Amino acid sequence: DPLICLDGTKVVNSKLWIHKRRPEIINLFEQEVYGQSPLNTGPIRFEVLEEVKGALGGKAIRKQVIIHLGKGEKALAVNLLIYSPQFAKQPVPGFLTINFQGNHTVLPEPGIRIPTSWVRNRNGIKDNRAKEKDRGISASRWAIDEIINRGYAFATVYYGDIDPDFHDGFNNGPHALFPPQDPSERKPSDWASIAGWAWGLSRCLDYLEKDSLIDGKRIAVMGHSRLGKTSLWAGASDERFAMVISNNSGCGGAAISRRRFGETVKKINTSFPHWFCDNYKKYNDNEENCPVDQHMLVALSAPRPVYIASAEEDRWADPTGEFLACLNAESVYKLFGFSFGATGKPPVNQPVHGRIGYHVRSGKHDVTAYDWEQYIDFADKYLK
Ligand code: GTR
Repeated sequence: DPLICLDGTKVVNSKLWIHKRRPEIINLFEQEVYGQSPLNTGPIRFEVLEEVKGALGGKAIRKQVIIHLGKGEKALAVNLLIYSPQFAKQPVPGFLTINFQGNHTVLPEPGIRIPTSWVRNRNGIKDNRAKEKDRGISASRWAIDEIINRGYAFATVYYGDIDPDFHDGFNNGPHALFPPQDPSERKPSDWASIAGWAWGLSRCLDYLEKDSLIDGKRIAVMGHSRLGKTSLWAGASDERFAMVISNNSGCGGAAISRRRFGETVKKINTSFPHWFCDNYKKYNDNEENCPVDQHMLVALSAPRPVYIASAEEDRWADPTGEFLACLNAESVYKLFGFSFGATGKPPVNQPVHGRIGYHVRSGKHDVTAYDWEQYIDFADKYLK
């Protein structure tokens, strides 16, 4: 029950939620699931490399910004790509997204910078280096045209620029910028990769807040799959995000772990030992003893609008578990006078847009135009 505190106090109003139970749940997710991120940014510098008018056939301004994090050998250069409506009269709301293969894959535009950081070997890549030929290959996942047409900015960051997605003992990425005093003494609650990517998204928001084209108070954070887990944790840990969207996030994202359906805690900790903090391994085949479950992660977005999307054939991510997380997060939204709007799992392709949004789309694990149609409609309702 998200509304019962560790000391047994029942949360009967939003004040108790905000001051007592929410911090308690955040702390439990930090200690037991994602690990504790640094409380400060460390050295940070924004370098605006370009601002090009007339992009996307004349309707958008394209910007590329490097967010320099840390100093010295292990410093990071995180590339943020932004499209913003060219003819907007005032700062616009926007979507901050995080992508899997590099900013150059979201659109086939020759000017988009190619990552120099690690990329996954797939699709003909064998040396972990991004390639020219991959420009635009993930374009179907990003409804950039529609986002601009509807009056929003689109920003995206490549997750490998923040933290390469392999287990190296936390010696690269943001972890290297905040090393433990004794490097052999990592704590079981120290942050891992999902927390690292989420922390990186907050640094992108640090920039967006300063960009005069964009209204930093109306930014939705969105990610898919492991990056949907990331967007949920980013939204939970950084309340500056005005809306939170998780696409097919599954285990360790929106799906209830105690169901042990599809991917389980043990499976995910075994395949991806670097995603969660070491304490999370205690819950392998032992979900019922974890002091949190993932509906509480969804509830941490309250009272902000949150959207959870499933896909019918994405059984590995447990669509029913993702729906149940929404249903069981609703009690927290109710403290603020908001509701979800569904009492049972809606049929395929019939979205519910309460303060919590949910749909199960037909098809596979992916991000599609249909998903974006829902997110933009949802944003029209709450961010416009
Ligand atoms: C899978 C993993 C999922 C999901 C997915 C992805 O291998 O089991 O939890 O994160 O990868 O991110 O594409």
